[in-house]
Amino acid sequence: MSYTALHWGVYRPQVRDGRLEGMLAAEWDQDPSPIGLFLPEAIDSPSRIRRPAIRRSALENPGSHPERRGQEPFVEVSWDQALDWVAAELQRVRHQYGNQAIFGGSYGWASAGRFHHAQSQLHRFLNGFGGYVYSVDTYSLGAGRVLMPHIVAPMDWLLSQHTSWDNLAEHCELFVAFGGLPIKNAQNSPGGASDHLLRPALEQLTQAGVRFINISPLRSDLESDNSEWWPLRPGSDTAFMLALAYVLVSEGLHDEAFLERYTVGFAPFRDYLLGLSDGQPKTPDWAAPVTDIPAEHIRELARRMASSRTMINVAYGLQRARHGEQPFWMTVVLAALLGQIGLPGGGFGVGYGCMNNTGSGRKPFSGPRFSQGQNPVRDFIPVARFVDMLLNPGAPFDYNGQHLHYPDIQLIYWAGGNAFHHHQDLNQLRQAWQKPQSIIVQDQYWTAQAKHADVVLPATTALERNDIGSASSDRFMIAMKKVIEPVGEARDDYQIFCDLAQRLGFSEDFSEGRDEMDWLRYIYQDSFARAEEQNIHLPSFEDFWAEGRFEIAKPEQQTILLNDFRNDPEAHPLPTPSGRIELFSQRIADFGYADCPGHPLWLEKPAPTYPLHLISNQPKTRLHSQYDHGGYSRASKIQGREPITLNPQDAVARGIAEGDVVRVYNERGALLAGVILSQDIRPGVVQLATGAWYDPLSAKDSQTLEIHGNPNVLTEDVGASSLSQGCTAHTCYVDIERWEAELPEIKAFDPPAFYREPETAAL
Ligand SMILES: Nc1nc2c(c(=O)[nH]1)N[C@H]1C(S)=C(S)[C@@H](COP(=O)(O)OP(=O)(O)OC[C@H]3O[C@@H](n4cnc5c(=O)[nH]c(N)nc54)[C@H](O)[C@@H]3O)O[C@H]1N2
Ligand SMILES: Nc1nc2c(c(=O)[nH]1)N[C@H]1C(S)=C(S)[C@@H](COP(=O)(O)OP(=O)(O)OC[C@H]3O[C@@H](n4cnc5c(=O)[nH]c(N)nc54)[C@H](O)[C@@H]3O)O[C@H]1N2
Ligand SMILES: [Mo]
Repeated sequence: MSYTALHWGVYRPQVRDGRLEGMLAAEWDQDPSPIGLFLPEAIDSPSRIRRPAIRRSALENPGSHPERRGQEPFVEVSWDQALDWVAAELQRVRHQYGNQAIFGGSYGWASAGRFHHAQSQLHRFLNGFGGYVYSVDTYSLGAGRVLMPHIVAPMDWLLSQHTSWDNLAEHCELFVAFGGLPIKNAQNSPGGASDHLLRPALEQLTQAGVRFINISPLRSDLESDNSEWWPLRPGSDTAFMLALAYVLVSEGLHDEAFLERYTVGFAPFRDYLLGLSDGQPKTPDWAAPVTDIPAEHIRELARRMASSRTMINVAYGLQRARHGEQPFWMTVVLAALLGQIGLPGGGFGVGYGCMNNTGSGRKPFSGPRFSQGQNPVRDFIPVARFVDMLLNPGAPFDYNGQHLHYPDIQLIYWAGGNAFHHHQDLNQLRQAWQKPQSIIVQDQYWTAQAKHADVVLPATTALERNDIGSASSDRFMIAMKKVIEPVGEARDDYQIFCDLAQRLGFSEDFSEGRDEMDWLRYIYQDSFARAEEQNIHLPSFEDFWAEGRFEIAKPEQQTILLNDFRNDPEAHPLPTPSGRIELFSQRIADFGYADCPGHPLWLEKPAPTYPLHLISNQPKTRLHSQYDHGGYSRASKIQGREPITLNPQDAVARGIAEGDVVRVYNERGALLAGVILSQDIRPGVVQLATGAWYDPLSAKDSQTLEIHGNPNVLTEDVGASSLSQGCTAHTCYVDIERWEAELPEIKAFDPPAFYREPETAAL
């Protein structure tokens, strides 16, 4: 049997006469994602990169006319010509500027297989070449990932230990969900989501009588008949949580014994909460105008939380904002005040509903992985500070207690991500993108990032190569067999780097003499010891490969987050400085950051510059920008544009009707989107998912109108705080007007223009 693992599920490719005709969802999947079903038509569509290509001026003279990126035609070249160019340019830049001028941070999700993992491949290659400037953290969890180890434990550990859905169904009474539990988001998990759990879990919990509170600007963020929708003002959750805490403490509903035994720093936090340190008690009456939730409702909810077995969850989305550390920290503080951390059905979650595997109760075994080697270069950036780095070489910046400087980048090598999707303020990115002398991009499709590169190398998709699909806390490990030949002249990322390493003289170090199947066998066997630690007994590689999949048994015991710590905090201390939960962190306080001091607090954000709050959340019909060119995503468009949802109240005030195309704008940019009207969005908030392929009206004008609906021309590129420097896409204000002029034609999915030498007339 042949399966393939995609980030959004396991499927069985249907192939006839060498052509991919369809995809079937895995037979065991309880709630398959439609995203994967639409691969066949996308895989050899006109958006596919078929041959290596070099921007015309760069072909003639590497490093020349960087300002023409995205404007001038490409020349399609042979693989030898492209690889010779890349190898020579890498050597030139290294010779002139050193390895610290090469940026290989290359953020992005790429594909699910663990061997052909583009970023790992690139990192191993650049390490062999003497190193590169790398990036740390993620766009997903910039603020959360930096904060949590200081106050509880590292994010990855927490995510792998979340109290399991089956335990919640038995013990939880009240589930308070900041940012909801959106089924659309749990379609995915990095590396694989082999059995979709959230919809069945919500059904199970609803049947068990769990009451849900959906605190979100969008009703659709939580689908349950037993759910109340509390549409608070986005970005105000910390104030809301402080007011809940105020009620608990002022009414004596907090658990003193828990705080005493398991936490440090309650006293300074309490002084702030009660207004002893700043003169402002954080009462529900104080929070009501900030959050737009009536004070009486906040009081009642706090009392309900104290009298129930309560799970408090916060979606990643809340920390993708200015001061994004605060709602995460307050989630932990609230749960500590309730004293239910480590008990069945209670405590906190920091990402139920964000990825499929969170709450699965399965083993945190992440399976085979490809070793990246050692990076001799020490320079790095927090990932979302990428444009700051390009624009301000040498400038200082703060990060997690360190005072660092931006390196001076002359060459970018990107494989497996799309900055023209994920980065904020794309108009500024376009300017910064002109700074380096050379930009090399490996991708499968002609994304905007590929179109703005100097050299584009076509990579295979998962269906065109052999691989192993495996994700932490997932049900199945998948033997991903090659089912079709590479489209066009596409090559595996591994093969591309092997060929480059050979030109650069470290072929043997890079490949260790292994071909694809040798590597699969090697990394599979290499994971045996880690599997045994989890009590997982893997079959031989041959048996696994023949079977097509391996099911990892689910532990009999339900998972309860921090249960060991609760049972015996001395024997199981947390990896924080105190070994306990830190309501006040001396370490963070000592960093001296005004924008993230020693305990959670409400920090005013800059006043909105425009009347509507833009939520650019994760798309339902694709994964980020991947397969926006596929049928599922394209069917969701309105007059070819990405849909934007607004409340009828905001539409009427602007003379806008369902189905209209609108111009959405602010001080950073403007875009076109197609209107959906809904009462299920809070008035004053508009929602436009990420991932529409960036489509500038003018290739030259860096302030041009974006005509397809990519929200990142509007979002702000500023760090969450000096602590994390995380991305802040969800803090964004816009206005909207009807688009009256003629609609420009969408070009996002077209390949770029190619230059062909005029044929010399035969003599
Ligand atoms: N406004 C706003 N912006 C956001 C967010 C938001 O909420 N709002 N969310 C952020 C988050 S959480 C994230 S994680 C990022 C996601 O940002 P990215 O991970 O950069 O987005 P993807 O579209 O998944 O980009 C993956 C790219 O890799 C390519 N690719 C796939 N497989 C392979 C392969 O095998 N080899 C090679 N060479 N290439 C491959 C795909 O074609 C695609 O172009 O976006 C962030 N940006
Ligand atoms: N279908 C699909 N699923 C995905 C992805 C995808 O691209 N497509 N991407 C995956 C990735 S990489 C990640 S990191 C996760 C991200 O998971 P999240 O970051 O949690 O996802 P978002 O959709 O940005 O946000 C979740 C919800 O939070 C709400 N929200 C936003 N701001 C606020 C606020 O200030 N307060 C409150 N209370 N609510 C707010 C929004 O209504 C939004 O729908 O999703 C993953 N799942
Ligand atoms: Mo993410």
